[in-house]
Amino acid sequence: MVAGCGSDDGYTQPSAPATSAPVTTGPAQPATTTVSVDKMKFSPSAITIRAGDTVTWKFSDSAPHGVQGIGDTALGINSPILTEGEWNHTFTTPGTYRYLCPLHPDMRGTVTVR
Ligand SMILES: [Cu+2]
Repeated sequence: MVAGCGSDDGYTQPSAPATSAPVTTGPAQPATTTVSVDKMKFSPSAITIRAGDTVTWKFSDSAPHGVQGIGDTALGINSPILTEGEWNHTFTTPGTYRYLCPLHPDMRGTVTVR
């Protein structure tokens, strides 16, 4: 008697993943990371991205907020004051970028670019 593994009757092969999708073997494609600005805080407050990536701040609090870089290295980070909508910044140079909300200096965040 042969020990069976159960009948394969009715078993349907899962459809193979499409092979037409390009396989990326090089450096990662530029990505976008979203930071929500809500309830008086940046969330997540600390993120790590790759050089060339974009960060989108999504404003959805009842209070107005902004994104303002701290220090010389973060000079380019300077959003309008917003209560809704989004603001993007693309980070091209590795480093650590700290920022705050100019209206609520206790609201702070950090972007680490690798
Ligand atoms: Cu604020």
